[in-house]
Amino acid sequence: MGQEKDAVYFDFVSQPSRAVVLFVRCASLPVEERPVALRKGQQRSKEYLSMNPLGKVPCLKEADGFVLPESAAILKYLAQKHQVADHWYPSNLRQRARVDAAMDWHHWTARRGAAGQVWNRVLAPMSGQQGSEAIAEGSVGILKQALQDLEGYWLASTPYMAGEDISIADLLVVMELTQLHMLNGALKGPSMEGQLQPFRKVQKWLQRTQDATQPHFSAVHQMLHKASANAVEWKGSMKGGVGVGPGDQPRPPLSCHRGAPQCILRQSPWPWRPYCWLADLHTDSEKMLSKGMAGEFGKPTVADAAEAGMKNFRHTLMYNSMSGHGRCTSGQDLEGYWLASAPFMAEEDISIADLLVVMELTQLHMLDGALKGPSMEEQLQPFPKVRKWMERTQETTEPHFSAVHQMLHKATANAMKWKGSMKGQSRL
Ligand SMILES: N[C@@H](CCC(=O)N[C@@H](CS)C(=O)NCC(=O)O)C(=O)O
Repeated sequence: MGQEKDAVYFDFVSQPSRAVVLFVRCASLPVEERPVALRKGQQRSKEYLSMNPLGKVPCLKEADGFVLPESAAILKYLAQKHQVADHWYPSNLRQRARVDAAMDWHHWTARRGAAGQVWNRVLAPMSGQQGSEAIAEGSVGILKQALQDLEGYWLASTPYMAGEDISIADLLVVMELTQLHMLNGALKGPSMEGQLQPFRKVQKWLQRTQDATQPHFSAVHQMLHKASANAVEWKGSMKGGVGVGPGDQPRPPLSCHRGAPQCILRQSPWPWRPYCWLADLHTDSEKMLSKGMAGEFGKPTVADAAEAGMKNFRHTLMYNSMSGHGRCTSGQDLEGYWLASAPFMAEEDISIADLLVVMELTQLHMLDGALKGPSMEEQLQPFPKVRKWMERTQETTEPHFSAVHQMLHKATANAMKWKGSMKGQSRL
């Protein structure tokens, strides 16, 4: 991984990676492209983790060692650093804020709705894992709402999400929709076309964004189209096979049909197999992160880019824990990366990123009212840095911290009362 040039690490099967590479190409940025094969678990290799302990793509590494994870942060940082054409990330404060808003909106709406379907209905069953039909179905609803928001709000009166011209927000969001091509390989559920059909403005915007970024748009989608063709082939091979409902048998991955030995590691030999979570590699990386190795690595130092990344991280935290797929390593990421060597997430002093992320953890107080599952204390117990950071953030922001949490504590007390009233009854 030795390098002298600025480089972006990516995999074309990753939506946020495609957005970053598309931007690099459209804006002709002097940034090298370095593929990381998720199918081979390269994001879990020692070498990659030593650069980006979060183990995700995309990731930017500059020649002087500065490392920045998180697609939204990378896009904003590159746009600012290279002074690209203003429309990508406008210098006008309000126009820029609208791009920021669209990028924040993306993760928890379009991304969650689309990826929840693609993972549970195509990628999980293809790689021999049990997809959750409940999550897939829920994701259809989430995507429908996202498409309604796109149609009726973001694109209501402008050709692009943040105004008259294309911005980095369009690149980020459009990639979540193009991944729906993978649904061609789904054994059930609505197709990409079926889901987009009621949304004329979204369809036109997709086409417009594609046209405005050619030939790069097609180039960065080549791998996805191959993957989609593979999924269709797999679907054909499964004809008459079982579904993905909770009571159904998990389908063997195609690798097993082909007698490939890798299937015992839940690794298919497919050239596109995204989201490869080999149990052994996963455990290794968790061990490394919990040993606090992250402290040695280049950490974002450009405050606003890092903060933008953290906002996205917050969504990742929710997304991973609630979409039912992906590694649920948010606690480890906080402990071993964001807080590895600094008292606050974006270095020495408190920033808006701390405020945003800490709130996701304080909501865990509500678990006092849960009839099952681990408590807040149990979940935070393995993460001393996270616990200290929460205290530090609270102390730094008192008396306002307590004031804004009053309602939450009341709600928690209510939840506990409810729990008491449920004693002896089965879980709702
Ligand atoms: N919030 C991150 C999400 C990055 C992400 O989830 N990347 C996925 C591919 S789409 C990944 O690298 N997965 C590999 C893994 O979890 O092992 C961003 O926007 O950059």
